[in-house]
Amino acid sequence: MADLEGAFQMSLLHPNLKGVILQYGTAGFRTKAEELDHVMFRMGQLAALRSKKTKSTIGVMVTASHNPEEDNGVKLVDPLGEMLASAWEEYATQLANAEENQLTVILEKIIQEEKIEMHIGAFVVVGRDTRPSSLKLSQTAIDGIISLGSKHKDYGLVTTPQLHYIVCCHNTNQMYGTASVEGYYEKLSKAFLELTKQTPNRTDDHKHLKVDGANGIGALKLKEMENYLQKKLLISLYNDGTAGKLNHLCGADYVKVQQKRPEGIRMMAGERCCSYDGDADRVVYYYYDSASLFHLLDGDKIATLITTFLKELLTKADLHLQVAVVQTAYANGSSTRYLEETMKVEVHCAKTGVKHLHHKAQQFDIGVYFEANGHGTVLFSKDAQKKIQQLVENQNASKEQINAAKLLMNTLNLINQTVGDAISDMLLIEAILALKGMTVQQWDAIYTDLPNRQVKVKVADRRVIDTTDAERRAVSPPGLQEAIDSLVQKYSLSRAFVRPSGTEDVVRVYAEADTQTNADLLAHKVSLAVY
Ligand code: NG1
Ligand code: ZN
Repeated sequence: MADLEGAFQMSLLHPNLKGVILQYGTAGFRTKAEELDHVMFRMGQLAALRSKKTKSTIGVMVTASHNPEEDNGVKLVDPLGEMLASAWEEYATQLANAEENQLTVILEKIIQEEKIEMHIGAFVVVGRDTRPSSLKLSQTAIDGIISLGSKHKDYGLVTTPQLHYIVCCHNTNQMYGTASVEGYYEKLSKAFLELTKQTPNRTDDHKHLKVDGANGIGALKLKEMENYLQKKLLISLYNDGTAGKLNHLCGADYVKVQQKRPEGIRMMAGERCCSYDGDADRVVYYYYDSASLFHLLDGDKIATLITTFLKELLTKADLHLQVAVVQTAYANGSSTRYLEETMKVEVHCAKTGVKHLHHKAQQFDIGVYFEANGHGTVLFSKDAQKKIQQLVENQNASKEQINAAKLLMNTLNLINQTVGDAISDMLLIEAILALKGMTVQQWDAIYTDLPNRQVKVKVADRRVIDTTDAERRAVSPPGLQEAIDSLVQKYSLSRAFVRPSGTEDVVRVYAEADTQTNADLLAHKVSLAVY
């Protein structure tokens, strides 16, 4: 039996007072900040155990992403920067909900089931977003880490993807990069500057980008990063956190769901703008056309742009690597059709939640995954990375091949392969647009989105809805899917589905159809069927 008496004594300083039942979901724990003190302590403990088990550095990120400022949350980051292994999500849930006197019993159970040797050293890195509650909560997580005799390093204010990057660097002998925020800026900016070197004719106009920082950590970190970009990107930053409230009427989630521009940003027709979310792991682009119509370029458009670029480079490099795209049920039908029918790319649909997409994307040489809301990245298999590297060094290859391989190599270095990353994705998009000499309008015109609508429905218990087929069909309650099917039939080019949210106490309804009026109507009728 491990000696957990000291840990128990420390836990008494962070009691589970409210008795709220929480579940470790796709985004870790998320709820009102005042309900999280004991959860943070226990997640610090779990991170220490996970570190002992994996003999690797583990990350604890304190954030509630796009949720309101009053909320907070916590996510654990696994050794290669991935999301926490599923089996441990269950431990997280048990620990977070345990009564005071059961805490030691549950810790003991985890230690035994996982055969954890408690004498093994542990190391946990901690990061937090800019929420007012985050500092105290991250200190509580650190108390939990210390309570099990683990070492830690507090990286302070970082974006979620920066912490994932740092964890990965620690566990790869810094092969992935230097394990610091500066190391992250250096790695990404070097790759970005290499890519844009090949675009000597870019005017200042093309270099200009307006960024909505959602009044969060992304704004803070982009300001720091700007110094590394040598004016190769001219950023006007709005909602930088100096005046507005986090995620309030701004940010990627607001823009995507409301399909309108954020408050606090001045936009002229044709100007390229983008929004981050509250922890800077998502990005969406948008612009106004000359008729003042708002155009959104979401995760699907981003995936399409990146896939087009990669496929072109692979052709030029004469490298035979399989590229696949992973989406979720929320992907616009037009994007799927374009990717499959025009680009002849294999497309897969995964369940909502980054870990599902990430997992699927790992199966290909190059897996591009994006949620429609702008969360995504590109994964290169070890073999693909090796082939690209070999081609860069191959003296028998043609100049065109080597140049394409170098572009692929820099693309690879610019991408944060551990998780979706607003800053990294934004820099990649900017580099691609520059290299292809493309305007945001030309990018938008690759295909036309089907009008769509997303709504939330409050129900007594969202868990009565169960889904299958990557959440595209409801299997319970009985009759619901039949009702949706008969509504969908009444519209053309239509599709609709419902699923319980993993991060909010709501059911989400999604509908698309030939016109916006029809998409709105269909979404409305389906939400009535959910009650
Ligand atoms: P839920 O609340 O389960 O729909 C939301 C997003 C996910 C993902 C998670 C985690 C939508 C429709 N859902 O999940 O894509 O980003 O938050 O942050 O955007
Ligand atoms: Zn986020």
